Amino acid sequence: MGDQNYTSIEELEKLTAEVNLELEHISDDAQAEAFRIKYLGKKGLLRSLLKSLKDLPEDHRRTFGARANQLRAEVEERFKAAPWKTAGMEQRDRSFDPTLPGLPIPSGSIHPLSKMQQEICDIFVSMGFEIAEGPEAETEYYNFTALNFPPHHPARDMQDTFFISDAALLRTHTSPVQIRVMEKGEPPIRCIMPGRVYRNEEINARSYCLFGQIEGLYVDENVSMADLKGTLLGFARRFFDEDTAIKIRPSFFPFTEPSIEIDIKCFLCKGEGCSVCKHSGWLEVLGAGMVHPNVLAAGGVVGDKYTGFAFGLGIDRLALLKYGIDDIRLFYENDMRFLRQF
Ligand code: FA5
Repeated sequence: MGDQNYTSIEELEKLTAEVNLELEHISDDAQAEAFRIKYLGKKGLLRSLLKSLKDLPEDHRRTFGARANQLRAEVEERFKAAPWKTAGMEQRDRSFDPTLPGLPIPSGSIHPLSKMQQEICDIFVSMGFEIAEGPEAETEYYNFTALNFPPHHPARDMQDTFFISDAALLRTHTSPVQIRVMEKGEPPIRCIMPGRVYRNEEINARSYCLFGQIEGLYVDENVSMADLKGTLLGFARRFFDEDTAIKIRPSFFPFTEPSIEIDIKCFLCKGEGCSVCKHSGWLEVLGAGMVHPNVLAAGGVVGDKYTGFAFGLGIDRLALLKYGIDDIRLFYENDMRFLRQF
């Protein structure tokens, strides 16, 4: 082939077909090198084609030259793509059967308490509440003093505290975020404040030393106990179902006056009595009330113009009820057999 003299376009087209066929049949690096020397090397056929241009008549030279150049560029391009390597891979990969079922990749899931928090927040957000957050390590001022717990008053023992130092502690409830929110904003304020709280108390099926709460605060003109009741009933009906029985009882918190607590009929035992509800048939899920004027003042809301309601609900207790679980400790033990169910 090296000795042949190519002068017509037809001959060039024939050569193109031959070169392409040869390129397709390369199956290893040694054959590729031989191909490169034969066609693309310094003395290769495709280069010598151009050398012979000078011997061609003027008008033919241009078309022949252009086609010869094009052929060389195309072959170089195809050669660079090393099709024999890809072909080899395809051969090796025949052992792979794409129709076999894939290997399962274990995926994580959202912790049931996070899910519960999200679900509760979504309901309040749909009622027009905004979300705010505060620190878990708090000062005594925000956790107690600003919330109208008098100094040395036994009310401070209502929630046994983990102290970090004399003035710093792990917050025992989310109520301190009420003060932080009021300090920052002006009424109307309509916020929910989810987060973790810590209490140094006895651990049992319904109480743990850390748990989640969601605080609610609504401060505006003419906010009344009826608004509080309507909001909480609206929430309970959406969270449980329309038939869920709710009990409102008077209670005491230093930061609300009057104060109430809401119990929900234990749906594990349907009110018959079990270890989860301490055989009372009811589960206490939240505390609430009208914000005490001293608390409004501590948050910078002064004068008679504004009133407000606040509530604090326990996320874990609601999760026990909703998922029908009989021991709060399961949420914190990280037993994969338990968590995988969610
Ligand atoms: C409070 O913490 C008040 N800050 C709530 C409040 C806010 C009242 C605003 C008025 C206005 P209490 O200590 O009752 O209240 O706790 C609220 C809820 O947290 C309880 O109803 C219960 O659902 C949950 N809870 C309390 N202790 C535990 C515990 N040890 N383990 C799990 N959940 C708990």
